[in-house]
Amino acid sequence: MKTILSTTLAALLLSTSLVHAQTSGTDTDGDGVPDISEPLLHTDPMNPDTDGDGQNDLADSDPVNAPDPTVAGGATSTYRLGEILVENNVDPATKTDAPDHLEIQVFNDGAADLTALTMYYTLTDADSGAKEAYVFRPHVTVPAGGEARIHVDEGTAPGHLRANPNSLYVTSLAGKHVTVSVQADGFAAVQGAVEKDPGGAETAD
Ligand SMILES: [Ca+2]
Ligand SMILES: [Ca+2]
Ligand SMILES: [Ca+2]
Ligand SMILES: [Ca+2]
Repeated sequence: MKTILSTTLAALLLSTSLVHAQTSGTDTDGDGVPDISEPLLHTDPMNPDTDGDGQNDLADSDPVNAPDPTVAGGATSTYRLGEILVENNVDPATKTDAPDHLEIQVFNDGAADLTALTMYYTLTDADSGAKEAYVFRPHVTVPAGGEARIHVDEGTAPGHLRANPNSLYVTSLAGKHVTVSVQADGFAAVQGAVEKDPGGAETAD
């Protein structure tokens, strides 16, 4: 009886410690930073290169700050930014409030569809002065004479980019200064900025 009990106990302890090791060492995105450590770095456990600068979160000395890859030079832009929203978003299908997120409207005044966009945006916390900067290459087409919207949220539809769940946008309730730069290959970048009121990322307005 005693042998059976201690065998069972040993098996239980072993399985418990294995589960613990597995949990604490889980690295879902394979960047070398365990899931439980990603929030400490303000990085995304589901994205190996949170700021999109090409260096993975472990190697990146500043994993939520990317240099600006967009440039002012190049041919005069045939596109422009429309609305830049950081709150008061509306679901276009239901016309009801959508959770606060960064949403950028791009108008294409040119004669050719625009693809291969590069988007760079920064967030500066009004209280702490902390800054984050991200690069995305959204797979959207802005049709000639038309418009498209780029969303940084949790959506998976075309035009929706993954938001970092450990970003200042989510973790700080302070106001934010947000800048946006969008560039199509071969053209000058276009820029805009917007202020987000204090209150953090709300689930609905
Ligand atoms: Ca990771
Ligand atoms: Ca990561
Ligand atoms: Ca990076
Ligand atoms: Ca970086």
